Amino acid sequence: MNRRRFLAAVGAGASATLAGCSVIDPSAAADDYDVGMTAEAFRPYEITVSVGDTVVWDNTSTRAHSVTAYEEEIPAEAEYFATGGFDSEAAAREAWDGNEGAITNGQRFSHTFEVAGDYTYFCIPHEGAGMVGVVRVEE
Ligand SMILES: [Cu+2]
Repeated sequence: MNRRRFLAAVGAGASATLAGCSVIDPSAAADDYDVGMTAEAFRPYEITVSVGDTVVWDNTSTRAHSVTAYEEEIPAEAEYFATGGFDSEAAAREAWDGNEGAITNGQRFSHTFEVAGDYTYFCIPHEGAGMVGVVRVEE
């Protein structure tokens, strides 16, 4: 049983236990993402994974966000990543003005990290509010 399946099972069990309670978080049973989003932040801010791992972001907020890598803050040999599939930070920023590259509530984005190092990324509309995150990829 991998970690995500285990967490999903725990979540389902917790929901069943709370069946008589009026507050049931529907996302608890589907808690199989790595990084969530609040109105102006990625949670957790920093995550550590291994080379070859896939990180899944889930827009757990009601606002539209982007997951956009800082081109100068990822390893030089690494593949660029951004919601919308853009191949550069400049392209992602430009497209945002045309309403491209957003993920909305409940939508997910994933990226597989093949090169070790630190990756800093941000959300285009909330960059000014400090909506930034870091993925540390270890060998
Ligand atoms: Cu945002």
